[in-house]
Amino acid sequence: MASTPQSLTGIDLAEAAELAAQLRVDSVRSSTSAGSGHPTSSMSAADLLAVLIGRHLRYDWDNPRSDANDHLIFSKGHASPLLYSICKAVGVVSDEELMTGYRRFGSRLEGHPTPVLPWVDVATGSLGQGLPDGVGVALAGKYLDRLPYRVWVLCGDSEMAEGSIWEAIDKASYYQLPNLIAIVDVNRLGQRGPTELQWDLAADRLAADDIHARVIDLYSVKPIDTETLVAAAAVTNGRLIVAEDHHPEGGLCSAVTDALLEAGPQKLWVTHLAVREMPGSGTGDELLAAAGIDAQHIDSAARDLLNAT
Ligand SMILES: Cc1ncc(C[n+]2csc(CCOP(=O)(O)OP(=O)(O)O)c2C)c(N)n1
Repeated sequence: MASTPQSLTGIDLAEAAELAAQLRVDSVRSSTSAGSGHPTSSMSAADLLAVLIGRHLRYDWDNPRSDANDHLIFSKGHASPLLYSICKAVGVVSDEELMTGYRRFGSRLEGHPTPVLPWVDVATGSLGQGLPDGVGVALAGKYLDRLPYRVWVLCGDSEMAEGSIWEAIDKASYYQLPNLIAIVDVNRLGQRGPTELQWDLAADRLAADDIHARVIDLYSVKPIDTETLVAAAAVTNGRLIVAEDHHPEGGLCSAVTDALLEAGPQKLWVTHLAVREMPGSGTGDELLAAAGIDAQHIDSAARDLLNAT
């Protein structure tokens, strides 16, 4: 078996971006060759996984049973093209196997990952399963094996609605598992449409009134894409809304304003929408409305900002 290319450990962010591009290409190539699969779900997580495997994951791909290895679980198992493209990138699966094996009967590159592959701990694909499995592995790491490995679990944002995910989070908190890291790929879409995050819907409503907002998804390999922010702030004359679906503390608002003040307009009008009260219970829409971060609140904040002088 080929060994892990040296270039995939400790890579810099430019190399990670290049690797992510290759993972996207291979995800599309393999699923196109099979005529089925989930290429887009794979592409949205490519940056995250490129940074993870190139900079953080401690893993000897030639020795998957090593006690020292971290664990990588694709809870959104339908993104299997991404996992298999990673296996190609680290040199343990050939391009030929990827292109002729993915989703073919009898092949080990099944539509959803299974432990028939030595780099896969648990079978996933039924959404909501991988994180609970990850909790189990992390419990073993902390209390049974007493080893310092970390457990990285990739989840989808729509998948987060599964009850089993919340039970897993509850147990991870109860048993205090700092060795468990859930990465949520917030690509805004589930199978049939947008998930609970509504910034795009607010922009549509504003556009209907001829108010043209720039929606910036801060998701990228670099934490802050200053160039894009500056370009958008120029169009909106320094008027800006930062909407965050969590407490304001430790969020992105100050990073965004710092980046803008350093590089862009020296005058900004900023509205920071975030969850400021303890959330209660209710539907997703009700909770967003109660926290003041739904489309309606973003819409009114944008209209108020237009009057700011
Ligand atoms: C329990 C379960 N229900 C439904 C499905 C079918 N399904 C496959 S992918 C998907 C959407 C997943 O959306 P998200 O979690 O946001 O991941 P994304 O593909 O957007 O990254 C659904 C509903 C499934 N695999 N498992």
